[in-house]
Amino acid sequence: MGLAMYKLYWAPNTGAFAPEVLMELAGAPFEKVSIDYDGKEQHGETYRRLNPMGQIPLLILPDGTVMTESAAMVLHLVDCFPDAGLAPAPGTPERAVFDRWLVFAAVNLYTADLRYYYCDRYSTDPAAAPGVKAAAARDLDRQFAIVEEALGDSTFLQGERFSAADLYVMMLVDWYRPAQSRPVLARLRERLLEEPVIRAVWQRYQKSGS
Ligand SMILES: N[C@@H](CCC(=O)N[C@@H](CS)C(=O)NCC(=O)O)C(=O)O
Repeated sequence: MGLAMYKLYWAPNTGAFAPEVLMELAGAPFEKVSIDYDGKEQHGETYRRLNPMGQIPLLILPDGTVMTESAAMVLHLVDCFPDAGLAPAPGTPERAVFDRWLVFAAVNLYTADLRYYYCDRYSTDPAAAPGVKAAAARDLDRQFAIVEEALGDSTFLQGERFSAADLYVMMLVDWYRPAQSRPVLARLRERLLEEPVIRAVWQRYQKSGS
């Protein structure tokens, strides 16, 4: 029997970035399975048996449990590796704030980002796509402004203490270039990219990465 490891299904420029960074930071043993995103392997029968949504990332836990949803993976990993200090302790007010921003990013920013980049999927009328995209851009601007306000002068969302919520937000800032014209968000992105572990994973997620 092989060593008990996490198995992360990934492709460049996808939300697999967040769980991969967290596993690196936590020292969790993991292997990766590359999915041919441009070849639409995520929509193939084999992959859809694992994730019926046909989306990346997908995480298989060491015991074989299958997980989808990047924010759920973040929540699971931070709790499995408490010594890595990737989130405040469960049940504390600090953890409530962490949960708030992680979920805010997952349900607002991430989904608006999908509407922006896959605007043709959000109406049965092909002529509506530009309008869907414009509305997504408007929503992203409003939502990033809220995150910017929350960050204020702090280094991270919860003051000077880094958490996985910062990483998740940074991933979304990284994907949406207009967000980087907001100095506070650009600062968060740059600050996290100064961390060698984060930078190394980030490089693997650029299109030419492997
Ligand atoms: N809610 C999901 C969204 C995942 C998602 O949409 N992933 C994109 C890549 S970032 C994807 O796989 N898209 C493939 C497709 O829809 O064709 C999550 O957070 O894991």
